[in-house]
Amino acid sequence: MESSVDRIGDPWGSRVPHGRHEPWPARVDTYLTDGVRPDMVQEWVQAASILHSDGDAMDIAVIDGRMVGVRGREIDRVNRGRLGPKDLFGWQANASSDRLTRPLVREDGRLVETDWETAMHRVVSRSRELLSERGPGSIGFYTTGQLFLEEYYTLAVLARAGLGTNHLDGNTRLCTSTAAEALKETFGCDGQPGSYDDIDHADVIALFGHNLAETQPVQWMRILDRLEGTDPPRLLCVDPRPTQVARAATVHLAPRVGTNVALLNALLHETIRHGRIDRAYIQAHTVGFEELAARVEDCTPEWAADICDVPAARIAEAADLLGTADRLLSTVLQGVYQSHQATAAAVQVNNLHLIRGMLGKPGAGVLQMNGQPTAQNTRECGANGDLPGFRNWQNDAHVADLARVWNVEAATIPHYAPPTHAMQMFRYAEQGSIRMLWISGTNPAVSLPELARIRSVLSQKRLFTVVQDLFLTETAQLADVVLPAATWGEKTGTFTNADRTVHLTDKAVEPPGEARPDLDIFLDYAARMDFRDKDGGPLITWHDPESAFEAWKRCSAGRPCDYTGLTYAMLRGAGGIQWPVNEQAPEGTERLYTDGISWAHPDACQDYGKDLVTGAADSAVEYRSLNPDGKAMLKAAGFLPPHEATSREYPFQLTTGRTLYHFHTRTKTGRAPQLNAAAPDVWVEISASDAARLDLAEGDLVKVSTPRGALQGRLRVTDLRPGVIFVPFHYGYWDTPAGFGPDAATPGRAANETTITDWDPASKQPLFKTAAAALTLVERGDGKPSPAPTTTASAPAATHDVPAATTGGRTAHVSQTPGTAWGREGNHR
Ligand SMILES: Nc1nc2c(c(=O)[nH]1)N[C@H]1C(S)=C(S)[C@@H](COP(=O)(O)OP(=O)(O)OC[C@H]3O[C@@H](n4cnc5c(=O)[nH]c(N)nc54)[C@H](O)[C@@H]3O)O[C@H]1N2
Ligand SMILES: Nc1nc2c(c(=O)[nH]1)N[C@H]1C(S)=C(S)[C@@H](COP(=O)(O)OP(=O)(O)OC[C@H]3O[C@@H](n4cnc5c(=O)[nH]c(N)nc54)[C@H](O)[C@@H]3O)O[C@H]1N2
Ligand SMILES: [Mo]
Repeated sequence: MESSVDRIGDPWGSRVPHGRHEPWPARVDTYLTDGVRPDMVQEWVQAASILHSDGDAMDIAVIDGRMVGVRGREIDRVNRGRLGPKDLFGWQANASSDRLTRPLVREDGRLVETDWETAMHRVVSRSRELLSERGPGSIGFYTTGQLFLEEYYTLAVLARAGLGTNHLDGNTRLCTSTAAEALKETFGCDGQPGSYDDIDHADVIALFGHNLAETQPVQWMRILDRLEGTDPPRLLCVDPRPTQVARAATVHLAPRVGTNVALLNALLHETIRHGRIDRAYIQAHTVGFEELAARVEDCTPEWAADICDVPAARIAEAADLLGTADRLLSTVLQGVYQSHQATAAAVQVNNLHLIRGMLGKPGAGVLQMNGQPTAQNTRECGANGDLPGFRNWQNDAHVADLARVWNVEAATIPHYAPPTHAMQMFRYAEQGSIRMLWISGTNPAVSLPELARIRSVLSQKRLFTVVQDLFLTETAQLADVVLPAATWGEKTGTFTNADRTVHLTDKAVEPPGEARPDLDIFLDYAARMDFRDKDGGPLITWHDPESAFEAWKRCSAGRPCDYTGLTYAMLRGAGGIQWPVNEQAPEGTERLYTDGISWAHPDACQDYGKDLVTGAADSAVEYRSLNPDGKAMLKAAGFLPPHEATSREYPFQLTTGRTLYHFHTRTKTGRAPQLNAAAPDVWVEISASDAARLDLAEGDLVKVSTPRGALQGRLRVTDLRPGVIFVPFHYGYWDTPAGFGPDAATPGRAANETTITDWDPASKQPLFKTAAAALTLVERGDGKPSPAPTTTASAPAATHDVPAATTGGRTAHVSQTPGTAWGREGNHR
């Protein structure tokens, strides 16, 4: 039956009970702007969401060249018609009146409008100057996890083979570099082992530092539907906050922030002690079991209880859940990845699955999650710190193969050192060896740690900064050239979600003004720079999204992320398809490692691995002796305390993260009225016991400070772990009087004013989740509630009065209809 639901007040919508091992029934969510009825829509254009890593498939409704709404695609394997709040309302930002419509250049200190010719001429002439005066190492690119595959591939070719710079990375460094690193450390290669369909089959689902309910709400709907169906799964949640996941969990552990390795080592200890391991699997497919067993031998629940500050009995219960599962699905995200032992902890989750033989079967899988919608493509196309196609920079045969694909000399492709990671690039810019930084699709003046430092790096005179964005962001305001980009809905391309599902997303409407697709901008730059291959032909031979896709297919051939069997035609009108897609797997590949480990052989692997404590890269010789036959590697790690300990001066553990209604620095969700109204300003969360101890109440204006800086926000008292402060990181300055940073009228409100310049040694992912901070009262709230939502992990503590519940009202009503095409036979593609 059709229903209409306020999807701000009820973010996950109504339930369709979902039995174990059955296909997930469809539910089609449609949102059309006020006054528009379905029969008025002139065209539905195929797309998929880019506001998280699931790739929820949707159609964009168009009337007279304008977007007027969206509808979920019920034939798609990922979402079966469902959409989350950001999917439903976020697209409205496209039509925002403050979109950039013309390029800007800095004149006498001010950004002024100009034409493309002038703007590109500045970029090209500065590139040429730097190339001849300082060489390719003076130019860096900092891109994103939000463009399309075709764009990343083009950027990777022009940077690595055109300019020959090693300085190309994505904000994926802040996001999923640990996912990639953990997969490389264990399996020798990136590539998600599991599948979202594992949710349909698992009997235990464990979420480590992952607030799935808010950050991938459609997959949470799938779990909620299973919880109401026959043979529901049991959930384990490891998170210091009372997330919706925690509330639904059979076992919830709320460990001290930054202690994941201790906890995981205790879980491994218990698993081994009880003999809940698959010896045949370990023998056939892994190396390193003895070392792992020895490492965790003393890691009893009692030992971990001290470090993590959770009862030993609870840890034992969690171990029982994991150990008795017959199909275990685990997911890992930022509570693990943005921590000082990120890779070490993420790898222990892989280890748990390997020793239990829980891999490559329906319901038994690991999801080392991505966060951003297209982060997988940043990684596979080599627009991050890897070579394209998961090639190994230390393996000369891989570099030679890439040189063959590009028809350049191998020496042209920098491979003298690992590709530079983003944190290092900002350091180089700070020190002056990088003199031009081209930033596309990311807003580092809000999202990188220690913002005062980032603002000072970006505003240096000697650094030429190019920013390619939709809006005049905090970062764009510091640029020398601003290039107006077209975005999702205004350009065509493909991208790949966290479970390797590739979607095509088509252009529905024209971009505003002179804004251009990122692909066109990169191609324009490459043409103006006149990059050549070794025979004097053009280095870049493609000219539009589909020809770029075809070029990428040639680069991916024979690699794990093989796209050779995929075409735009196969994706158009159909659902998403999981890579690899090739002759052996023409319909795509649901799970990796169904017949053992395939890409860890020394000749094939993407990486020879790193020391998890120091981050030092292993050599080919070391790898070959550790893993001559290319098995999965069980890498053990001892617990180390967080780098920044609490003290008298900074007694709280500070952790930062997300809320359901906003995406990152809010450039899109802050311009979608329903979403913005649900969480309009920053807030600060502490526990009820801390609030009582400090005599603080809901709505009090408080200041959070660390040695790096401070922010102010109104207090929300929740059931989170005592001793912890949580601050959402979404709130920058673009919609405040200051515009780009704090000032007298707007004291700090960005979480990253306070965070530390520090990273995981192996993945180089910054530590947004572990710092020490002080909390002080600025002003009494006098009964005024904080702007935090009540529907999420930020819900008021059980013991506290509930401020007005978060609702969306009439303009947030969404129609939900049962699906038709989704039958019992399963995925229609
Ligand atoms: N609504 C929404 N959805 C999003 C995004 C968004 O901005 N908004 N962004 C997308 C992107 S790019 C990403 S990367 C993902 C991120 O998705 P998530 O990782 O799910 O989101 P976070 O809120 O960053 O962190 C998850 C949880 O980690 C917990 N945590 C903090 N410290 C620790 C710790 O020491 N140990 C453990 N076990 N847990 C800890 C926090 O309490 C928090 O609930 O979300 C994606 N989806
Ligand atoms: N304290 C703290 N900081 C964090 C995190 C945290 O948990 N805590 N999480 C980190 C993580 S996981 C992430 S992913 C980052 C995200 O950090 P950012 O990437 O900086 O955040 P966004 O707001 O998504 O920025 C994307 C920018 O790209 C623009 N854009 C959107 N679409 C397009 C397009 O098609 N073309 C172009 N050219 N531009 C486009 C948007 O307008 C926006 O300015 O933040 C990181 N920072
Ligand atoms: Mo992310």
